[in-house]
Amino acid sequence: MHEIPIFHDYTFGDQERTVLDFDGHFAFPGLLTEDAQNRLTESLDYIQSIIPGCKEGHEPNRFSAEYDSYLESLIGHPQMLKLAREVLGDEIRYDHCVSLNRPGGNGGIGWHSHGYSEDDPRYGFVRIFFYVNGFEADDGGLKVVPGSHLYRDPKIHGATDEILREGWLAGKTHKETGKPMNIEELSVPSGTVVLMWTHAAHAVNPRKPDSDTRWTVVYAYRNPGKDAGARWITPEFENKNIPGAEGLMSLY
Ligand SMILES: O=C(O)CCC(=O)C(=O)O
Ligand SMILES: [Fe+2]
Repeated sequence: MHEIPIFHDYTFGDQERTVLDFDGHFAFPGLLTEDAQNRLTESLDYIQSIIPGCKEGHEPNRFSAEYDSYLESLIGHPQMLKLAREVLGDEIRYDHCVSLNRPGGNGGIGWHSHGYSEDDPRYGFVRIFFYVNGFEADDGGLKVVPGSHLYRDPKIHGATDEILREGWLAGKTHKETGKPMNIEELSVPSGTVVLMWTHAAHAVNPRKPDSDTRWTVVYAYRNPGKDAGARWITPEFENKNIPGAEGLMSLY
């Protein structure tokens, strides 16, 4: 079935778990195997090529796994599910697979967060980002605010760092230490996987005009039990037999 590994060996134990829960994100530099990086690049390049003139409401970037069999096969890949379950516990559902390719000149995205079960932290939602060819902070780089996820605020907004600092971030402190929270800019090598709790504040710097495309895809999983706003799965796909993904596709 899925004999081909997508991840190198890694550790996600108590220590790593504590960092994820304290910061809201956790990076595994270079975790993706070369084979996975190559296949993902091919798949993401294909997704990018079919976006122009695509069907509204069923966009290849938003329903990526429905347009490419390799991306689909990763939903139920044993290493993917092992990682998702290490974060969320045994009871999980697939939520979405979105391509986040950023060609040279791409404007990035402003500060925001995402929602799920704001009233009950027992229900988690994790975004698993595959930064296939990595990024430098000033070139399509992901930015985060460690600790912001603990507010479980699904509506964090800020077009720029300044606006976030003067707005949502003003006067806010880390709930565990009481210390001010700050913006952190990441730089990661090829093959990096980033876990992120969905309520974390995050943004992306613009891609430089002369840079190549930043190839990225995110897989999202959650504990079932609540309505999921970003659940982008067509009924046909929900009912499709995807090896390894049995029981993962339903809302509850
Ligand atoms: O493009 C990225 O690196 C992050 C995009 C994003 O905000 C998301 O998928 O939630
Ligand atoms: Fe986001």
